[in-house]
Amino acid sequence: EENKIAIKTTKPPPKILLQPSNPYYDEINEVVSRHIHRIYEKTKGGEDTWECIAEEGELKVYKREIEENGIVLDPLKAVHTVTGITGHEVCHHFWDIKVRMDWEATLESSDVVEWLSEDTFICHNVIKRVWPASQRDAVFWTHIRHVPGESDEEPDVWIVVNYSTDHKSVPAGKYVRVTMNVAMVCQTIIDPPADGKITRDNIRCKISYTADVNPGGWAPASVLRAVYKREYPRFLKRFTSYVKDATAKREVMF
Ligand code: 16C
Repeated sequence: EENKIAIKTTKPPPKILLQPSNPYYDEINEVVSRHIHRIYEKTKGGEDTWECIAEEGELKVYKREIEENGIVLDPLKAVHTVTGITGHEVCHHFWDIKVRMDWEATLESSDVVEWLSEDTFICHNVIKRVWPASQRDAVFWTHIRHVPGESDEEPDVWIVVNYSTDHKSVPAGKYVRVTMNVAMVCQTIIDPPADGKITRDNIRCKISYTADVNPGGWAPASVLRAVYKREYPRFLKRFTSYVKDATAKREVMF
């Protein structure tokens, strides 16, 4: 039949956080802790080998050039501070696949492959093709978590990690498979007003975004670097203003 409709079904999300019995439990905890520790590491003077590729207001995007067998592996990190939104709100919108296509400009599609728990699912992204390279896709678990601050002075942390994995229902082959380790880490800072009534004007979100991406197969380095330089800052601006718009008229989600 010609007009077949693809109906995608996945079991609904279980109403329970990630459990130790889950086969992904150890890996997820390890990867999440590594990202959390990274935000407490203060960079020592002179040793900073990050090159700034974009700066606009509070937004700064850095990279380090690394190539392996001609494949660009440049790690990327960005820091941003945005007023009027919380870390919980930023992470929620980064994690929630129902709104992903509202802010993602580089994807052709994004689908849930399997729910692991209330806070974790595996998904499949098909990335838009960039001429002259082959089209790419990615399969990764995505996990959202709230972590108390390291000390009394440190604000709590909200984090989302997107980390590549394999899944039997989306075998590689149709596209070149990209692998990644991406983290969105947020801390909320509140400057309480004299009257004690906290509004969005008194809230700031400190964001640290890191992306370690392996494009999976050869892609022309100069084109890839040009695409990254354009797309990462664009993503951070577009995504954060999306979250501001989406939350502006809603009650603050702390
Ligand atoms: O973190 C972001 N999004 C998350 C949720 O979807 C998720 C996705 C991460 C994507 C990682 C980048 C994949 C790069 C693939 C390499 C493509 C090779 C092209 C060959 C070029 C010669 O964690 C936000 C991600 C923001 C992405 C910025 C850079 C992506 C470039 C992708 C190229 C598509 C451009 C299409 C232009 C309209």
